Amino acid sequence: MRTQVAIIGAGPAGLLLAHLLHLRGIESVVLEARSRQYIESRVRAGVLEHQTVDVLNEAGVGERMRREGLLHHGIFLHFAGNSHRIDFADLTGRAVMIYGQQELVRDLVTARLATREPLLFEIDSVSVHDHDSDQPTVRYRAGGSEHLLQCDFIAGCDGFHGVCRDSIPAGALDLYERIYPFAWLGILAEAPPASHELIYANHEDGFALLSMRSATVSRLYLQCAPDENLELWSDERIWTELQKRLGSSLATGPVLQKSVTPMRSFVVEPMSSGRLFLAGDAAHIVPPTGAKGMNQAVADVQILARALGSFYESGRLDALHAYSGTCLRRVWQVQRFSWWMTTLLHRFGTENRFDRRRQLAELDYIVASRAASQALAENYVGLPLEV
Ligand code: FAS
Ligand code: PHB
Repeated sequence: MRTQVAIIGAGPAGLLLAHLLHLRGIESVVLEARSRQYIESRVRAGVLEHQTVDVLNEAGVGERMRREGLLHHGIFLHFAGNSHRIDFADLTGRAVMIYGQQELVRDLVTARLATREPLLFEIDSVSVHDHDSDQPTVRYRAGGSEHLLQCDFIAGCDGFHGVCRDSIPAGALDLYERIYPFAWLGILAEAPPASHELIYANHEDGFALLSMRSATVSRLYLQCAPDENLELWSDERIWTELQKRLGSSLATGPVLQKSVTPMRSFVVEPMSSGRLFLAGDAAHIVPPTGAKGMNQAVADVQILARALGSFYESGRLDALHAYSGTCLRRVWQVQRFSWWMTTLLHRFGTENRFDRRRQLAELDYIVASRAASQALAENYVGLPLEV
């Protein structure tokens, strides 16, 4: 089989890239290891930056998001027993959209199937070859037999645990990483959200987050140990701990899903090698405290689609050569903000009494200073595509 762009991975990055290329008349093949049912039910992100909302609307895949998503004009910071609202509309004139990642993936799969361009599920043994030549290839197994895909370019959108990043010789990459000494215990619950906007809480006993998916489904997170044993967390214990840390009486309900998410910051440089381009979690991971992971994946593929468009229109490679540098400027801003939100709102267990009071003083400063809350707001609603 032959195509112009081979896309490995059908997460938000791979599927949106496929659609943006389709709109530019550029062919692609999307190869996904898991089933359609699995990727459309994987609970992850929930917050879309304003510019993610714009690109989905411009690409014609935003109709259900506009109908079912929740537009939020602020968040609450809760600490020392009080809640303080950060007013995005007043501070930035912008808003964010609450819309589940699996809903977005479902919309993008529907859009892809409507184009009748290839989206192959449940393929395995993907390997990428000759990406330092102008005729890279991808080998994979599907339906029990070997297949070869010839292409001009490969987009590695296969997430943190994919194969594309590892197919670049280690010597050619710089890795930057920070692992955090805690994780998030996340639940999805059939319970009406206790607040109309997200609540980020810094509590003596650790971080907590109240988020949502709809007027009847809440998404909540608790700071826990990286190796937390979920069996020790009954639904009742989870709700009790959430009530305490969020300081609000929560309407409880059946817990539909619970999981533990490790916390790390990770960046690989450069984000390309020859004709292999990494995008999204394949190149960078942020702790979810700043709600940035999926949004940066969307920003990467917008820049990659433009660069590939410039190549197929003019044969020029300069935008593709600039891809990694352009993305990494925004990636490091997003890394800084996500690290800052994480250190601001979590207990590290190594801090002494001075550190604790300094953390609370920083929160006091943010909610008292227009300049400080504006800095938080402009990063949260989303920085420009190119910074
Ligand atoms: P993904 O990991 O989503 O997709 C990669 C795809 O590649 C997967 O479908 C995988 O099956 C496939 N794949 C892997 N290896 C393969 C192989 N060898 N062959 C073929 N296919 C392969 N981000 C936000 O912006 N806002 C949030 O609120 C937020 N909350 C989060 C909460 C949690 C609990 C977690 C875990 C993450 C959260 N994130 C959030 C970050 C998250 O959304 C990621 O950034 C996002 O999924 C990245 O998208 P992709 O880069 O497309 O990678
Ligand atoms: C979510 O709704 O899942 C969510 C919201 C905000 C975050 C992380 C996750 O910072």
